[in-house]
Amino acid sequence: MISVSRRNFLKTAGIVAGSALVPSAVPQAHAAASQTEATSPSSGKADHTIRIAATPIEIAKNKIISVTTYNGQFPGPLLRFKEGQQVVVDLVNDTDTPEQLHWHGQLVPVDVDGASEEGTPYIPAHGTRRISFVPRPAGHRFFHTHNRSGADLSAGQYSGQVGHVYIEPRHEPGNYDREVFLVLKEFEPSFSRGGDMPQDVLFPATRVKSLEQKGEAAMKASLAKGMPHGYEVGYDIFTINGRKLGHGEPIKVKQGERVLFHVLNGSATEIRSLALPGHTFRVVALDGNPVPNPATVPFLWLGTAERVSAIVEMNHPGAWIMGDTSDDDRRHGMGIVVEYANHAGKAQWITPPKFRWDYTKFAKPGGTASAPDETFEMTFAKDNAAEEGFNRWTINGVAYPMTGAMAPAAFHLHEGRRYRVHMRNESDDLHPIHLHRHVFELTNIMGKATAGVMKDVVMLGGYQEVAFDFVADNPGMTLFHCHQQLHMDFGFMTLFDYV
Ligand SMILES: [Cu+2]
Repeated sequence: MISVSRRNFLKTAGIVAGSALVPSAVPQAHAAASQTEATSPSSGKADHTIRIAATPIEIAKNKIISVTTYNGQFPGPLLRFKEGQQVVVDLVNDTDTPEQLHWHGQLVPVDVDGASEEGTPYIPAHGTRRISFVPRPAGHRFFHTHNRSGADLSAGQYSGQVGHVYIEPRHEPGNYDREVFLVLKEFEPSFSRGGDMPQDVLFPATRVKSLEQKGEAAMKASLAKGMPHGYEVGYDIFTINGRKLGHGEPIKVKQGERVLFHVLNGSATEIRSLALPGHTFRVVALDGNPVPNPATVPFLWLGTAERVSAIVEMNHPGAWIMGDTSDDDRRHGMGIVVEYANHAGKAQWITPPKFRWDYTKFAKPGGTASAPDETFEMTFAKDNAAEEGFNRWTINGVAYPMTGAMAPAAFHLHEGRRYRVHMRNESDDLHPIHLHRHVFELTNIMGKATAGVMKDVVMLGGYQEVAFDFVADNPGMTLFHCHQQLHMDFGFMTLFDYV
């Protein structure tokens, strides 16, 4: 595929999708149209239509809020694709604002990806865009807006624009009885000074001394000048699948059932946890990618935009609250009831023991990643309250332009080469770091080498360092950013290009 141009690749993909090798599903008109113009087949009906509009949603009994959603619902429609089988999607924007719809975790071209920084065209206000692409790779992906919010807490990921994508693999590993999709999401955001981000998320709990000294010195100097702490965002309402705890349908299970949960953190800014009292989670995939070493954990931690697929064996009959381990957030709605047959009644919560998330638990035991062809060093820093009261974020001293316009790429890739990104966090905040249009392999967590865990978002702890590797196998502008909306909007982005 290396020598094939993108246009030719899309042609080939279109032919495969329409050929007799793949039964039914893709109407000939789409495949034919895609051979002439990959991203705007002009005739025929789309496989899916996603309508972006402000709509009322009921998140609790007698509690209706108005947010921008996909198809008038929250979460948006679950889109099931087949790996490698082309789809045509109409994106309809009924709002007054041009929109970007990002296919998170998919290896799609720039004109489909949904990021203006890369050059994806906007879906015009009160307009439509037809796109077509070949879904890949298999697994749990999702789609969400890629608009920036800045100080507008109704825009971007603060809205209700989140939906699951499940790309069915050619061979489904079927050792479970059924699937349940969950999205964790807060509503009614407001600004505050200083946040309450959980501090006990990641393993190991250690810090890199030199990073801590620099970060603490910068913060001290800023506060000494009389600066307040930069703005953070808090929420009034917490939901799972768009309903506050106790206000939605319970998940009804039978004893002995093996339920595969696909959990998505759809938050704009928050780290989330998820526990089910009396049960454990066997993690089989991270960000939709099967892990080399499925392992059992007492509960889950997910950074913004992370996904975990985990099997729970229903072997503890009762009515339980599956919820966030933060008492405050759970009491404000971050939970859902799991109810065994013949065990209706008041759902119970039991506080789990402390547990830190260790990505290396799911790695190849004793595995070593291939050596990279080149390593990029990145240091992330915070200028406290420097941007009209918001923290300004920099990568190697540079903040991405606040306008969100396309900027020159800071890092350059050669197709086919393997790159390592060594990230050092000079701030005390946790950052869920995301790379567009590529899948990366975790290769080092706080000095410990690791291999085999494939992801598209990784949590980088305060004053910590992490490395991931990726192969440059999808030419075009590629956005790299922190997925925390307040961070990405205020500088925490950069671009890779192919040279
Ligand atoms: Cu961040």
